[in-house]
Amino acid sequence: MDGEQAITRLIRRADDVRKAEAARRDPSLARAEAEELLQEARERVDDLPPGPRRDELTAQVTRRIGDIDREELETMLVPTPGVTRAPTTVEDPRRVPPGQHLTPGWPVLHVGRAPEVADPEAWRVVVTGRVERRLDLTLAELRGLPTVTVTSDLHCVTAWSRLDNAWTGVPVAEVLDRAHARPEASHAVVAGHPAYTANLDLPALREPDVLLAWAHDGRPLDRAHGGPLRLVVPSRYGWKSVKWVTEIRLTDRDVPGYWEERGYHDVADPWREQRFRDD
Ligand SMILES: Nc1nc2c(c(=O)[nH]1)N[C@H]1C(S)=C(S)[C@@H](COP(=O)(O)O)O[C@H]1N2
Ligand SMILES: [Mo]
Repeated sequence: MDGEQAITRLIRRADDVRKAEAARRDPSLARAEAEELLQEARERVDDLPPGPRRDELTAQVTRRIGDIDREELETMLVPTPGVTRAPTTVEDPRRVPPGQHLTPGWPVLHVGRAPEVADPEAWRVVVTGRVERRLDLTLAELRGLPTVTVTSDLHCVTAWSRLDNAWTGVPVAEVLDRAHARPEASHAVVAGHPAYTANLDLPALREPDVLLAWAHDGRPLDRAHGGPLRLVVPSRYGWKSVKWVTEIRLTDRDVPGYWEERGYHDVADPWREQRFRDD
């Protein structure tokens, strides 16, 4: 059987599994089964010669995996207490990047567990690596730096987007100005609790809407969403917005972070759909 036929068969089987889902006792099991078939299809698609047919099959597989991820996430939706916002129903292509859908709530997404924080004001972030001056700042000290509120959108690679988040915090550029990047500093690895990292190039990190944020929509940031302190990088998929941020380490080369090591895209621009490496 030729490669394309095998792929369309895998896709059809995945669709069948999903259709039978309603009758099943455990829909998440059916989703896992379908996702496995689709992952196999994806691997085979990668082996096809480049061209419109491969692009078309890639799109078919990606769309289905996105649907499954979204359904999984819907089972995890956590409303933010006290925050009421008008539900956005229109998917404006100028606001919502390709392949993304608006989420009515605000999913909580992270690997591992949120940290226990006895004294939020004592939360520390260090700026290390290729800097002239190493910084060690508590949240209380960060509040003393120029503070801004910037409204921006959060786009998770699992295909949900949450628009109009009013983040309050200090621009990372303000912090870096105080640490003085050395001439050879080109990138940063940002670390967060418990052992999470994400890499960014320095120009991206210095954009004016990139913040170390402690408040969201006028309220202290929920612990689940990265409180007391998280990074916010609106121009990149959400995995670069490190929650419970502990360190910004400047490097003289690009060092992949947690998800980048696992096949996710180095840059991660949602407008260019840079979800996975080589996309
Ligand atoms: N420390 C830490 N930060 C993290 C993550 C994580 O696993 N650990 N996940 C990232 C991902 S994939 C996304 S989409 C956002 C989600 O933020 P939210 O939980 O506030 O919606 O956090 C990012 N920051
Ligand atoms: Mo994400």
